[in-house]
Amino acid sequence: MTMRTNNCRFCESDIVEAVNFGKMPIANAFLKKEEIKNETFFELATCYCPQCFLFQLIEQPNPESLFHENYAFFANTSNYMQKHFSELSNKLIENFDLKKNDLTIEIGNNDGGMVKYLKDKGFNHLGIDPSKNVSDAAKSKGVNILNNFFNFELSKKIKNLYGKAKIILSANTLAHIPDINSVFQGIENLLEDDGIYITEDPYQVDLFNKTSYDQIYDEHVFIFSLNSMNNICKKYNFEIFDVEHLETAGGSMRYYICKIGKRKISSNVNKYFDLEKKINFLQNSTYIDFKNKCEQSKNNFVNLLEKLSKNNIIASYGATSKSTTIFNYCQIDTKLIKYITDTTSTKINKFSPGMHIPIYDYKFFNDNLPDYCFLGAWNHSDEIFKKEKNNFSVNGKWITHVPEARVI
Ligand code: DWN
Repeated sequence: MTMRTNNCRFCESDIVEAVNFGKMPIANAFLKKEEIKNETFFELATCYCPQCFLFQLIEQPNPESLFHENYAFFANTSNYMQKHFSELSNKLIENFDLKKNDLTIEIGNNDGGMVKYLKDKGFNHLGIDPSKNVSDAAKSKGVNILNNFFNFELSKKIKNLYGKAKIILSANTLAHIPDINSVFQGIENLLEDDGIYITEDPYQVDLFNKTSYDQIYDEHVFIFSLNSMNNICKKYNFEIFDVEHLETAGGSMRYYICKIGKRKISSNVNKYFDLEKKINFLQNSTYIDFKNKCEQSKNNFVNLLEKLSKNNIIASYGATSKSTTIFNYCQIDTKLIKYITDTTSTKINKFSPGMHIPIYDYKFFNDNLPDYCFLGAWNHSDEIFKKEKNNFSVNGKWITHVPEARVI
């Protein structure tokens, strides 16, 4: 089941279609052989709202088909992301004078998230995630968990059980929830008067500048800009008092949000409004240009792989959601990429969605080093290069598709 819309999911205005990537499987539905015949597809097409700027998907599979008891992605697989969340927990304690009894809620904390680090330091916290297996993993680390979808209804129950929150965080989560109005109603309901909501998600400016179209897949129903986030906040009497550009997820923005008038607005906010004026997210030509760049990226990438695969074995590093978009949009199968390697047990010995490239564990990769390796997890390239310094990098060559297809 999918949900299609002809109107903006936030403000209900008529939308304008942007890039269409065609038929797409569920990005994180890595398949056992016997599951291939029942695989489901939807149309991965994007649009923008000329009223509120929100860049979004036209069609999205039901959230229950994306987030469930067998969710494939465990955030813990990246050391970099662990460091990122540990540092964020310290920042919240230091910069916002967080006290041990203050409640911090993380929406979509996966297998631990930032609240895991607050828990380690003895702080009051609550993690919420709809996928049971990752929630169980967080619970096994001692994190207080509610295994559910966050929305306004759930916020009422949370308020009754735990009271209001001083800080609410969502990292790579807000972009995943189609009923954004219900999320903001829930946050409005749960946040203390002087509380803050922090959200970090892939940033539309990076998506367009890097042509990193692989950030577009079923889970990412929205890709935010400062402009669209600001319009959402205004409706709920919130304002963005600071922003921080991050390298995570291939280029993200962290938005610091409070009730209007509660905090001094940082000059960073205007800096990014100025930057976004130059891009003009309300001009149709911006989206036509992005569409052309996606097509060019696809052609260049396929040409490069076809040339290299004549005499070489090419593998892919990281069975990511992002590479589901790339491989299906570019129609890349085992003729070009022989296998994918990944360290996550929920993905190993399965097949990639749509193009059915086999996924092998790291030992297989180590024992069968390819000639070339595509960085499916290009957002983790620093961590991967460090790990492979004395291994794959000695004999093989890396391939990337961002910002353009090339051998590194
Ligand atoms: O928003 C989302 C982001 C944050 O995470 C979700 N919608 C789903 C997921 O997206 P993704 O699958 O594109 O995420 P990553 O973090 O790029 O996935 C990295 C993959 O690579 C994981 O499966 C783990 C794997 N990996 C590996 O095999 N060896 C990663 C590293 C760093 C490694 O050394």
